[in-house]
Order: sequence, then structure tokens, then C-alpha cells
Amino acid sequence: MKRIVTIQDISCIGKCSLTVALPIISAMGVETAVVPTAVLSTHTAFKGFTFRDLTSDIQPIADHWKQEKLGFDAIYTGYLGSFEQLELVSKFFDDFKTAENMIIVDPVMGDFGKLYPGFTQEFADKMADLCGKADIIVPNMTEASFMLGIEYKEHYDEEYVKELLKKLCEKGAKKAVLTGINYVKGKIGVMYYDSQADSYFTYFQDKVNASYHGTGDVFASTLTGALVKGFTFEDSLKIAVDYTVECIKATSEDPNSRWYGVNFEETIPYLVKRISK
Ligand code: PXL
Repeated sequence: MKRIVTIQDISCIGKCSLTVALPIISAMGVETAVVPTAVLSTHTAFKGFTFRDLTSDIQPIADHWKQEKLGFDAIYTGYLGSFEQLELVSKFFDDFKTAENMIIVDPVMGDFGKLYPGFTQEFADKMADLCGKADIIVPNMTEASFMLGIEYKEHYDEEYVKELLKKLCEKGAKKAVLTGINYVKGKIGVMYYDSQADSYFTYFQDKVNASYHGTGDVFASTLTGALVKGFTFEDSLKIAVDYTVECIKATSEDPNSRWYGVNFEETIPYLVKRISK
């Protein structure tokens, strides 16, 4: 069985980060190892959340794994909360990167043109450095704009997205995916740039008029799982976009849905069926 390690926080309530990555990757038939970077009572869109920092556990966990000669088919990082964590994760990459495995960085920092509470431009600059060590990065337009130090634009065209992707890869990542692209009316999707092949690929779905926390985590987890399962990059993107849209639809159609995250749980059968074809 393939094995992914995912490094991000555990928000006890919130349907994001580890509470999304663990079930989704496991459901895809891939072992999911975790490095929890912090424990929060909820994600940061709630007021008054608690935050226990687990930074000092990261290195001892890595050291033990090295001693046990454990390895991973992919290293997938999400929400990271401090400069020190960025440095430790960078070292983790040095320790566990092999010629065969892949590093996927989701530079979780913000959305809709704004950074989440606690993040700064300086942090975005350092996150950009971490992204430079990745094989694949999956920012949204907000995160990409901050990492490139450019103004966030609400309206843009295809050329603009292509330009951002190229600039992101110039910082070191081999492949970049921009999520939440909406320059086509009534559609939402992703654009992907492979810097080695110098090629682009886009995939759109009909836009559902609703947005929720945690959709980026659903997308990144599914993409990582599909890639490790051996799907092509293009097929992995389609699977990840389609499943994320299914989750958004299920949430928006449910009058009793929770405001703070998507219904990815009842849509897991869709994902399992989709990857079993
Ligand atoms: O969904 C990304 C995410 C992950 N972890 C925490 C968050 C968020 C988004 O707000 O607050 C703690």
C-alpha cells in the first residue's frame, strides 16, 4: 500500500486540514501518516479558538521515523502556523525526499484577497521559499498573489493566470496548479503549468453559487491521493475538481448543512467509485 505523510494542523471542529486529509486519503486506499503541527478547538474562522502549538514535536517525530527507516510516496503539507514550522518542514523535505517520491505544498494562507488571521506578507514570502522546494504547489489566486508580492485581482483573463503560474514555477516548484480560477463566465476550475514540459492544462466545472471553508483542503488531499494512486496529472486534477464540486453541491443542497465546512463525508462513496473505474 502506498503511504502519504501529511503535515498540517488538527482543527478539532471545522472540517479542514487533518480532519479532511485523513479520511479522504484513507478512503482512496492510501495509508495516511500525519504530523499534527497544532491543535485548535476550531479553525480560525470561528471566534475565540484555542491553539496549542506542536512545533517542538515535529523534529523528534522525524528523527524517530528516520531511525525506523520509514519513507513516503508523497509528502503533502497544508496549513502551517509559524516561521519555525516552515523551517522544520523544509528540513523534513531534505530528510525524506527521494528520487521517487513527490512533495506537494498547499500554501494555505488566505482566500478572497485576504490572508487568514495571523498571517503576514513576510510569512507569504517565506512560504514562497518552501514552495520552491516542492514538486507540486496548489495555491489559490490570493495565495499566489501574496507569494509573488503582487496585487490581488478579482477580474483577470487566461493570459494573466498563465503568467502567474510561470512566475510561481520560476521560484522553484516543478508544477503549479492555480485553484478557484473563474475567468470563464459561470465556470470555476483550475489551471496547471508543468514547467519542464512548458505546457498548460485547464479544467472547469459549472460554478455553484456557494463557497465554503476547507474546499482547498478537499481538493489538495484528493489530488495527492489520486497522484499517488498512479493517475495521470490531468486525470488527478479532474478527479479532485469533480469531487470538490460534488462536496460543494451536497453542502449547498442541504438545508441543515454546517456553515463552517463542506459535506465531504456523504460524498466519499462518489470518490471511491470514481477512482475504482
Ligand atoms: O482550510 C484551511 C485551514 C486549515 N487550518 C486552519 C484554518 C484553515 C482556514 O481557515 O483556519 C487552522
